[in-house]
Amino acid sequence: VKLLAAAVLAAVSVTGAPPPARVQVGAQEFTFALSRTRVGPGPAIVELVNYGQDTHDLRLQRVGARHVAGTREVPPGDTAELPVTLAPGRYRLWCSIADHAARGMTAALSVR
Ligand SMILES: [Cu+2]
Repeated sequence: VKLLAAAVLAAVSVTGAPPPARVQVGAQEFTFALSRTRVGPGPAIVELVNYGQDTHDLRLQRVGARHVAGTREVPPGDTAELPVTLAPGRYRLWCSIADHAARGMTAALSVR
């Protein structure tokens, strides 16, 4: 068991940083459902999964920041991955297509 533990530790140190956190965002007309609403700071992959019947996208912005990250437009049944580096704070998520955000396609993510 000790040898195995040493091997595992060695493997971790060779590969370096832990894998990025993942947040899945399920899109429907007209909601975003997040797999988690809190995640630690650092690299993350935000995955948009379109369960709906319309095309959607995902915009992500830290409250108070200028930069907006986003996916391409994702047709029904498709997914898109958005690699980001998250700083501590509150993030706003929304769909930028037509009036989808006003119809309810918004969400919040806490990074701490
Ligand atoms: Cu949309």
